[in-house]
Amino acid sequence: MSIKPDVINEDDITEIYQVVMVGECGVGKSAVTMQFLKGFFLEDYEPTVDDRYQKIVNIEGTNVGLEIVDTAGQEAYSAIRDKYLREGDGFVLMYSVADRPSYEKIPELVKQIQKVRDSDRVPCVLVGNKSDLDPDDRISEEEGQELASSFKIPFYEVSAKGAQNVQESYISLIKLIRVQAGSIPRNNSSPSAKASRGMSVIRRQASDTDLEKKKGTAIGRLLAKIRQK
Ligand SMILES: Nc1nc2c(ncn2[C@@H]2O[C@H](COP(=O)(O)OP(=O)(O)OP(=O)(O)O)[C@@H](O)[C@H]2O)c(=O)[nH]1
Ligand SMILES: [Mg+2]
Repeated sequence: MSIKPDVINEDDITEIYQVVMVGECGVGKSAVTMQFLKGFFLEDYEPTVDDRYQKIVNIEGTNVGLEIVDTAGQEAYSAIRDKYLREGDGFVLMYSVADRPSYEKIPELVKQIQKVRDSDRVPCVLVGNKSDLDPDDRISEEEGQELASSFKIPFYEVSAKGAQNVQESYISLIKLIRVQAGSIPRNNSSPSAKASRGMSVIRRQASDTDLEKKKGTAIGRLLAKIRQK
């Protein structure tokens, strides 16, 4: 991909989270990511290999560093996919409203996340992209909402093309991640999680377990720096 990622200036941020885009090939993960990061629509389809982007967003008065991992749809069920699922703080689960099989794959994806994380409380948002399209077999908004409700997660119909609900879906996910990070340690039994109870969100985010998982990645290095502050 030709677009250069933004670089996070670690002095500006107090929290960092990694958001992972998942869903079948061609549903629009890269297009939605680009619309969010750069405000333009990616018209051409170029299958993703593994792209990572950084951005600072201000949420509820806090500067939050985001790393967005744009995965390849064709990586489904591979060991590589498992690695993303272990690392992510939150997930955008995407289907295309114009592609029923992509909608029908979502429950498997949720199961896979829950299995890899051994938890059913991983922050996720369900996103039905390409809401500007209206083919005969379009997934209705009600079907999307019903699926999201069955997993008790937020739902948005979005359009990368029309820039509809793109910001809203990321913001709702980040808010979920922040709530979860502040209230329930990811791993109740680990000594670092126990020690971090009652401390700030960022300390918990940068637990030994998290650092180990993110070792070698740009976000891992930033987490380590913030932890030293
Ligand atoms: N009409 C319409 N087309 C879209 C929208 N979002 C993406 N597309 C198109 O759908 C095609 C696939 O989009 P990508 O973002 O590359 O899909 P992807 O999910 O990243 O695909 P992989 O990287 O292969 O997993 C591209 O031609 C996009 O322009 C949308 O909101 N509306
Ligand atoms: Mg892509």
